[in-house]
Amino acid sequence: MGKTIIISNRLPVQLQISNGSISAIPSVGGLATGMKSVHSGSDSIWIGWSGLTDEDIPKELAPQIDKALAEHGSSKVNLTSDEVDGFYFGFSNRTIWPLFHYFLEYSEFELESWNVYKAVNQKFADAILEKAEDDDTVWVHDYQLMLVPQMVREKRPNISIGFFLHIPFPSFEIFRTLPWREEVLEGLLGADLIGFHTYDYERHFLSSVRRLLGLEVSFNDIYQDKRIIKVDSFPMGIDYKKFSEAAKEHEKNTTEQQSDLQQRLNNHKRSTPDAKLILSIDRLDYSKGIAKRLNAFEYFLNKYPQYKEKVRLIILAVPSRSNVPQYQLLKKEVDELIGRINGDFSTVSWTPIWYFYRSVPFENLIDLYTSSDIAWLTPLRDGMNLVAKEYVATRTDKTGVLILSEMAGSANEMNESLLVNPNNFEQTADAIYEAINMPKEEQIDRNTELQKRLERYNVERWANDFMSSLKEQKERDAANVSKRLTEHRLSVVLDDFKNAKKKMLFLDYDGTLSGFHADPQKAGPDEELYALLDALNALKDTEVYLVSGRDKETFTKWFLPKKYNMIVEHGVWISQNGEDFRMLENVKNDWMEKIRPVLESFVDRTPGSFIEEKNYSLAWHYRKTDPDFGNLRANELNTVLTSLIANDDLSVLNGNKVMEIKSSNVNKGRATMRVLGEGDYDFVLAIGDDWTDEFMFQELPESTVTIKVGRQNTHAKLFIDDIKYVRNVLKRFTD
Ligand code: GDG
Repeated sequence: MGKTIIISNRLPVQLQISNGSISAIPSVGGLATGMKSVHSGSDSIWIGWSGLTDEDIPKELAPQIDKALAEHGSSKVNLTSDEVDGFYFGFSNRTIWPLFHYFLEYSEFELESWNVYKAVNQKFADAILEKAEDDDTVWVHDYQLMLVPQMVREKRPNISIGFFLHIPFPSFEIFRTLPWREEVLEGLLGADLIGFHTYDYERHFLSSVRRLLGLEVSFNDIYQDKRIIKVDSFPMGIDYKKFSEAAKEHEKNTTEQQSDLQQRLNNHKRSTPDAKLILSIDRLDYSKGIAKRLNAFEYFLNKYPQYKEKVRLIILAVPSRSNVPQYQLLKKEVDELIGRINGDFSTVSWTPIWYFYRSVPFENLIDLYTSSDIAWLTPLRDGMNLVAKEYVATRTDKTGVLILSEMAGSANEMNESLLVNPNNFEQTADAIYEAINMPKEEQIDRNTELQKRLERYNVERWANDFMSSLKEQKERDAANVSKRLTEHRLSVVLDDFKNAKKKMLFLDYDGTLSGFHADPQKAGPDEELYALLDALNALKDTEVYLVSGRDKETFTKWFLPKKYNMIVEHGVWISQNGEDFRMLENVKNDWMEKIRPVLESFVDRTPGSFIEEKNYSLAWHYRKTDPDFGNLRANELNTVLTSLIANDDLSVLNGNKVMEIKSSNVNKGRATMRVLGEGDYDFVLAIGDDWTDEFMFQELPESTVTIKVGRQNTHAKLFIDDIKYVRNVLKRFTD
């Protein structure tokens, strides 16, 4: 088994240079803890930026730094301060962060910083490539490194790569505004598994992939050329034990052992025993909605004046990205708001807001969590929000109320909290009122459920789930690859072909010999295809049939002069050796009068879709429609048709972006079997790309070489990755 390479913008260790010597101190963040089980022993390495720029590191200390990092299983990517400016403070934090948190107006689209982002992502990818071998597993973290998966894939096509996004993935309508949206998606698609915190982010991502790259998505699998990429949600948990045990230890502290902060909190509680402490903790970031929260607090004090002097709001705002202008403005806004509210509402014995603008040690974090009656966490948009989970984990007696924003990823799993829309002050003020007055038993009931879930799905479980899903994906890929038409397998097939006496080739047309066009009439054969079919038809002891769902008029025009054998309309008509088409199956078309108006109503309501009318079938094409909408309408049409045709001998074929209604006794399997019955063939090959070809794959004799174009589920024995290769493979039969 290979090693694991974890890669994130920052390393899980902090470097400190003092008096010419270096120390590396492990960070205590959630990610570092969660990855412990993944990042342990000598078979794992963590690559990232150390936090010090090239300019910060004295040259003579560089070897010492590498050594200190290596002791923690870490290896650094060197960045200059210009690179940090363009990549981190620039593209990551001025473009992607605001955009992905729906702050469109804050997103800056600067070509310069995009270029630096690309170059730095390449640096990270190179750092992986330097250390990676084919059987290694790479786990890339977060929005700073979205191009890395593809950059690694390019050089190491077989390596297993996972990517996890810690922030939201926005809806298509937002994401589409990014000038480099396709590049970002393609960068991510280098991974085998892409993880998000919630199903909503997952579906937004899939929708962008479908709409912007036009790739086929089935459930949570993306089909891209030779690869299937899995997308899934893994809600990140916390180190539950660490927080609950810290809280238990905290309870045991004697007064002397208590921190200054804890003693101040105790004094407050003693002086006003019935007053409630409300806690708000976030990085000072506009996505966290701190200013809105302050406004809502003012609204609450005005709506419920009886709580003046009875509540105190503790705001801990942790400094963050203070060289980005929006963060500086936000700091000013928050400072001013707090000043104004405290100025307006304070009394001699009461200041409504206690404000800390700093990061506090872990011990103080526990002081705050355990001393607060209410945690009020209402980000405007937040990938997950771990603070909410940590607060609940520290409630050893299970009391305490969590007021949480619906817009935080954690809201999906924390239904027992009071969920609010942070923009709705009325609702928020009422939630604070409800929290203050919530009976103890109810608090305990709610927290009991929350704690059970948080303890079970902790951060270690999250990391392990992601890794096992990545492993499964790799195994699935390997199983799939076992059916790929490799050079070796092709040579076996070609040998059998050459040794056979009487041979038959059944070739589907659209999606197999010819690519898809929005307008099916434009997907006619090119010169290269004619030359290939001529060569195949000239082969000795070999019969070739084009087997298609197309109408006979189109194929008459394209292929009859060439005298190719053809089966069209899924098997209604046959033409052999240049003779006119004759009916292979006796079918009726009087049902069309009933079905056509139904399809027409769908065309009217589904822009871009259209009807193709054949002699014995009707097809509704939706390739040109919006992909999500098209699928939705197709499902709807399927339901309508199923009840409508219940008593007729008709069936609905769901092809590739087309639904076709035709007689039940007509299909490509039945038709090819009839033709096959006319001779004694000892080599049969059938190749096709969609659902309608599955009839051939299922019904033709077991010995048939059945080949599917693409990787979707199939009854075929072999698959070819892409239409591009079909012609090359067929050419080999003519050598
Ligand atoms: C991103 C996404 C997603 C905070 N202040 C102090 C302190 N903290 C710790 C908390 C918590 C962490 O920082 C904050 O985590 P969040 O999840 O709340 O927020 P982001 O930093 O924005 O993280 C977020 C997360 O990634 C994980 O995927 O949940 O949505 O934005 O662990 O305890 N720790 C200490 N002192 C502080 O003053 N010691």
